[in-house]
Amino acid sequence: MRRDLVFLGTLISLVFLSLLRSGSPQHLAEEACSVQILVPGLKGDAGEKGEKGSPGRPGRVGPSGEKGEKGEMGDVGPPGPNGEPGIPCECSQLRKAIGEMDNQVAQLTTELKFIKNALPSPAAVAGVRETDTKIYLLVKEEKRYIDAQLYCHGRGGNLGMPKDEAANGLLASYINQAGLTRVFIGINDLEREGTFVYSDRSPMQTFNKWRNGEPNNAYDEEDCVEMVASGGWNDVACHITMYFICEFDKENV
Ligand code: GN1
Ligand code: CA
Ligand code: CA
Repeated sequence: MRRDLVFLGTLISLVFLSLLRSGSPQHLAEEACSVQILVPGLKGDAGEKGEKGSPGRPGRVGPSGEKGEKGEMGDVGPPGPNGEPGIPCECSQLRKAIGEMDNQVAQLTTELKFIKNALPSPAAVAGVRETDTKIYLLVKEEKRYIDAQLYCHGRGGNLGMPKDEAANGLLASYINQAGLTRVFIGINDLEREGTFVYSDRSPMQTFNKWRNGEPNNAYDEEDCVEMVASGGWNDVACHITMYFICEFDKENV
């Protein structure tokens, strides 16, 4: 308490003194001697230690660290539990079945060779012709276009559709070797006059073998197509009957 009073006295004196100083130097010289200057008292004893402060606020999140290197591979895990019991082996039965199938394949291969090359059937005396992907069959039964197409469809094929020079040449030589002059092939403009499509409905591409002056839709009734011995095409009436050629995709045989 006493220390506070001394301090207050000193403070007032100093303020007074500074007020005097702000006046003229002469005035200061006259009044300075009359001012009583109070000297600070002795420093008191140290107070008791304060209580511990409350914890500070958490700091800001720091930047993420660099990615660590990949660790080494772990050890091999323990073996899994045993599987369900298997079906009893029927190997001997399977072997027997496979053996029988082998025999059947051999027998069928022989029969097919015979049919292809030698069997004189009323439908295909001249055997068949084939490429890598197709089998062609000349059917020596006179039919109208629609029935010829049904015949081929019924056997999983189509009327012959020569779509390139090679196929066209193969069909032409087939006709010649059979001693024929004309056969129906799978091209028509039944749906739209003048627009010829293959019988699988695919459009004609750039390849064609129209004879000179064909197609002419003669008598306004020619919507089906024949191939003549030269390999040329001619549009003819669909209701006339003639032999025809079927084609089959080997994939589907
Ligand atoms: C044949 O009947 P004709 O000879 O006029 C052919 C036509 C051909 C024509 C070419 C049934 O007609 O398709 O365009 O020759 N008709 C038949 O001259 O073969
Ligand atoms: Ca026509
Ligand atoms: Ca014609």
